[in-house]
Amino acid sequence: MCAALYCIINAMAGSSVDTTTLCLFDVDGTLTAARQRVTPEMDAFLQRLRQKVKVGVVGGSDFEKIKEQLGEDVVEKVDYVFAENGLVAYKAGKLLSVQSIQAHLGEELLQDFINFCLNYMAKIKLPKKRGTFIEFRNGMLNVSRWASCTQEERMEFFELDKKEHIRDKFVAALRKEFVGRGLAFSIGGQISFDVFPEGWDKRYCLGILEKDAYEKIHFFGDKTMPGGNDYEIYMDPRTIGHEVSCPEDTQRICEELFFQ
Ligand code: M1P
Repeated sequence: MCAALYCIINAMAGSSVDTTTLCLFDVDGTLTAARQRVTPEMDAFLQRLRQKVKVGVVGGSDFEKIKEQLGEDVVEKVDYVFAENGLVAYKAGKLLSVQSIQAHLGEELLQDFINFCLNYMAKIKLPKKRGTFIEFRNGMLNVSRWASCTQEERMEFFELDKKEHIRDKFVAALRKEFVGRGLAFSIGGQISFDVFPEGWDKRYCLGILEKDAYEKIHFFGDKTMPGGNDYEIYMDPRTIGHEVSCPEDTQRICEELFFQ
C-alpha cells in the first residue's frame, strides 16, 4: 500500500483515533516471528489499530532489519519507528534523531571491548561458525557470531544455546571484565546479543516520547524477563506492560483492549 493511501485511511478514521494513547510494540516475537517478515494479517491489523490509537514500534534491531521485516514503507505504516531501542528514531515518516555509540563511549573503551569479544569468540568451538561477528550500529553493537547464517543454521544455534547457554556465559564474562565501565547487555534475539551504554535500553524511546505527552503508553513485548531486551521498558512506570508469547497473542490482547 502506498504512503498516500495510509494517510487517506487514517485521515478518514481521524476523528475516532484516541490520540492520548500509544501502543508501542517490540518487533521480533511480538509483531513477527524472529527476524521474519510480518504476515499480511498482522500488517492489516496494525492499520486497523491505527484507527483506534497511535501506534509505534521499538526494536533492538537496526532500521534496515526493521524495514526488511515490516516493509520498506514502515515509517509510513506506523506513527513512530524506534530502531536500535530508539537510538535511531522516526516520527510521522521523518527522521527525528540518531545516537552515536562511538562518540559516547570513545575509541579506547570500544577497542578494549571489541578486542575482548574477538578473543573470546576465537576460542569458542561451534558446530558451524558464520558471519558478521560484531555488527557496529549507530547506537549499539550487536555481537553475533552467526549474523549471516541460513535460517536452518540460526535454529541450530538457537537450540544449542538453550542447552549450553553460550550467550549467557559470554555476557557473564563481559559483565565481569567491563564492570563499572558503563556498558549494558541484553539478549533480545536468537543468535546474538546487544551491547550499549547504560540507560540506552528500550526505555530510551520513552524520553523521546515525553514531549508528546501521551496519557497511556501500552508496551507489548516477549522478552520481558530480566536480561531480555524488553525487561526495562516493560517494568517502567511510564508504560502499561503486556507480556506476549507470539504475534497472535499480541493481536488477541489488542483485540480485547481496543475492539471490545
Ligand atoms: O529484535 C531482537 C533482536 O533481533 C536480532 O537478534 P538475532 O539476530 O539474534 O535474532 C538482532 O537484530 C538484535 O539486535 C535484536 O535485539
